[in-house]
Formats: sequence, C-alpha cells, structure tokens
Amino acid sequence: MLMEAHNGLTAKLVEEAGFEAIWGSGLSISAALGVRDSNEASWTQVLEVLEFMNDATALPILLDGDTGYGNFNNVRRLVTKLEQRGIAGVCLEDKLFPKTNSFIDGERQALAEIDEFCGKIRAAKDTQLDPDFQIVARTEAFIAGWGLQEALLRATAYAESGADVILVHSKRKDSKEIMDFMAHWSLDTPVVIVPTKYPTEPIASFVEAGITNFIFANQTVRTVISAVQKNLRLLRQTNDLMSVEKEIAKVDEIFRLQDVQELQQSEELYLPHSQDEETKALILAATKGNFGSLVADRPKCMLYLKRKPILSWHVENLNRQGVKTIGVVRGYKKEAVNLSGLHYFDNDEYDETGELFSLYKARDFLKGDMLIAYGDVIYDSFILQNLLTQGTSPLTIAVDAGWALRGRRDKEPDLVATRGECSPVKNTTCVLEGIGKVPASQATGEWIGLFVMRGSGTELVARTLDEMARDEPAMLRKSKMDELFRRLIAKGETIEVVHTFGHWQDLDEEADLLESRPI
Ligand code: SPV
Ligand code: MG
Repeated sequence: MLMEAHNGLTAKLVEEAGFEAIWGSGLSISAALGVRDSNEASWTQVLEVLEFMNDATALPILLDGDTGYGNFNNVRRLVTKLEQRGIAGVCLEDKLFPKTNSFIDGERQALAEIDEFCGKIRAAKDTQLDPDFQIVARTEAFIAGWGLQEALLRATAYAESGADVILVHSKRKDSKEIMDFMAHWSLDTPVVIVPTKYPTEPIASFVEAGITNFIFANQTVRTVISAVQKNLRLLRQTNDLMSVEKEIAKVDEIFRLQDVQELQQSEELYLPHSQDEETKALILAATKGNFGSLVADRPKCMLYLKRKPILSWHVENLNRQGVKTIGVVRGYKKEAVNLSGLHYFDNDEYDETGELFSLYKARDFLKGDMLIAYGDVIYDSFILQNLLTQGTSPLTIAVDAGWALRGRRDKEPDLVATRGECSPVKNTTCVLEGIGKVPASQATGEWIGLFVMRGSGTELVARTLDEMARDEPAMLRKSKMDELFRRLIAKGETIEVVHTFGHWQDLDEEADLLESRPI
C-alpha cells in the first residue's frame, strides 16, 4: 500500500497512519507547488521536495518520475540523483515529455515508441547502484485508448527490459481493463495499480486477481484541499476563530510532528550552558522616602517620572539588556507596587530594617547570575550594559568616578576606595578596598546602588546573609548594603569595580520631577 504525500509534513503523516510506502505523486507535488501536472515544476525542484520528504520519514518513497524528464540520458541522471537522496525507486510512464495528467484528455495523448521506452528502462537499471532501487514501468495503453493487446505487449516488453514492477493504469469506472489484463498476465513481474477512478471496486478482488501493490495516488492532497476550503470559508464568514478551533490540530501537534523536543534535548547537549543561564534582577524598593504627600498612598518606586512609574523605567531598562526575570522587594504600601510580570518579595518590617534585610527577604531568589538595584536610583542604560558586560568577576559594583565634580547634595554618599584602574581597553580591573566609612579625601568614587553577582558570587552573598541571620540577627536587620561589601572584603573576597562617569541620579534629590499620577 503506497500512500500519496507531497511534502515533508504529509510524508510524516502517511508514515504515522501506518502505510508501508509513499507515492511521490507528480499530480499532488505539482498541485502543492501551485502548478500543473505538466512538468511545469522542473525535475530538480521535484528533487528538492523529495529530499524534505525523505528526511521526514523512514518509509521508502517511490517517485512518480513521469516520462523521466527527457530521454534515456535524463533518466540516467535522474536515477543517480534519486539514489543519492535516498529515494527507493522511480516510476516511468510511456508518454512524451512534457507529459499531461492521464485523466485530462487521455485518448489524445501520444505514447512513447516501445523501443525508445525500453531503452529508458534498460538505462535506468544499468545506472542504479543500489540493487534494491526499484524501476516501475507504467503503461498508459488503456488511458490512450489502445486496448488490451497494446497494454499486454508493452507491459511484456517493459518487464523483459528489466522493469521490477509493471503499473497498468486505467481510467474506467470499473475494474474491467485491469481484470482483463490480469487474466492474461503470465510473467512473474509484479503489477501495481492506481484505483483512483474505480474506488468502489474492493481491493480484495484485485488481490485475488494477483495484484500485490496498490497506489492511493492523491487522497492526501484532496483531503488537504477539502479541509482547508471548508475551514477558510467558515473563518471568512464568521471572523470567529472558535468556528474552527475545536476541529483543527493544536499548535502543540505541529511541534510534535516537527520533533521540537529533540531539538530541546540537543540544545542541552551541545549549547554552551552559560548561554542558557539568564541574568535575573532584584530591585530593592521597600522604603517610603521623604516625599511628603507624594508618597501618601504609594512608595517611591511607584511615583511617576515622565508618565511612567519609576519601577517601569527599571523594568524597561533591564528588559533592554535581556534581563527578563525581575524580582522586587516591597514594603511600604506594598499593595500599590503592582506591575505585572514581576516576582514580589515583602519586607513588612521596612520601617525598622535596612537594605540588607530586604535582600535577605528575597533569599530564595538569589541564585545564578543576578543584578541587584536600588529602586530609587535611576541611571542611563549604558551603565547597566557596562556593568553586565564589562565586569566578569563573581562580584562587580558600579561606581561613579565623577562624584566629586557633580556637587551632589546627598548627605551620606556611599564613597568607596579602590585599587587599580578600571579599563576594558587596557584589560585591567579595579578592585574595591573600602566602602561606607571612607573619608572624601581618600575616595575614588561613589557607589551608585547597582551591583552584579555571578554564580559563586551569588552563593557567597547568600551564605553571608545566612550566617548573619543565624549568628547576628540584629545586625542583619539594621545593616545597609555596605556592611555586606565590608564583610566580603574582610573575608578576602575580591569585588570588582566598573567605573562610570555621572549619568545616574538617586531620587531623593529629584522630588521636583516626581508626581504621584501621570501628568
Ligand atoms: C500521479 O499521482 O501523479 C499519477 C497518478 O501519476 S495519476 O494522477 O492517476 O496519473
Ligand atoms: Mg503522475
């Protein structure tokens, strides 16, 4: 039983339906390509389709090779190319190139000279390298109205020229021509038929007559046409996707047929793992801030800056750098911190605790590569980009080297002392030596409230928080972030510094710009 397919998808569907082989139908391949069954698609274009079909299925494919696309020489090249692409056989018909489908004015179609066609068969058999490659010789004697004698004469000549199988085609509505033929067929060469025009005849009666192979030549493409016509008509009429939704294959079914799962497993095997490890971000936004009536019903991070909540600026900035998983530690008026798609952690003791305690509240989120940001600091996106791409250490902080020039009004700037020079050009790094109690005269910059921790750095920070929670809970509650850095330095850990020059703002200074509603 050979079932028609005309592309990779239908080849797979034929296989899943349990058929034993595929008919690469000239009619349906050309129809699927939107052209006529008159050799309008070139033979190499057909070959391309066959390659996709063969890749999609383990079933043997018999190509409907029409007339062989020329003379014996074209047939030789065709056989070679089909073998190279893993096609199991080719059917050649005794008509003239360019052929016309047998069901269109069959009587008016000229047949090939018997000798010339026998030469094609011999050329094909002499060319094949794989002994299993099948040459099916098809006679159109009945189709062209030449009758039983001519059909038998031709079939015999083709079998004697080496054809592996004879295809006898008929367009009668009954089995008479085929049965007459079989009554006289005495050679061992097996016979295959294409019962498109006599579908009411039971297959069993042909089997009884000695026919062992059947080609269902176009039922797949006809099923596609009817189903698509019906559903597109409905969709056009109703404008309602639900009019077809229940009837059509799920999108997941497409993925299954494409074996998407195999690709996912292979990605595990072959893609470098660092690429799948996404950087997450955590925004600390628990405090109220000194903003008077502006923060009556919302915390700082939900105040509006140019029509958007400050938290939205953060999220968009992070998204632009490919950071999609974002957590927020909220506290004061937490119900007003309600942007969708974020992971929320609550520090309900925001009034009596510091930043380190907020960080600890998101302890379970601290895994892999992470960016930690203060919710009330805004910065240009290049600062984030530099921090994510320049620093490669387990712990890296962003420091403003231009702090002294900016005349900032912050009463408690997080001044830092550093060692070394931060230069991607010279490939040198700068390291944090002190933070918090650094006198201005010794400071090389100001920490801007942004840092990155990667892999082992994240584990180190999480461990330090766990130790504090266990051994010094009061200290954990009241500490600011600089306490964490001081502890890490004291443990001998290296904290890399990426320098920036201005282009950030902590919002305590910018109350004038903020609104509690979009303007
Ligand atoms: C085909 O499927 O293209 C065939 C069979 O050749 S038929 O259309 O019946 O000629
Ligand atoms: Mg055909």
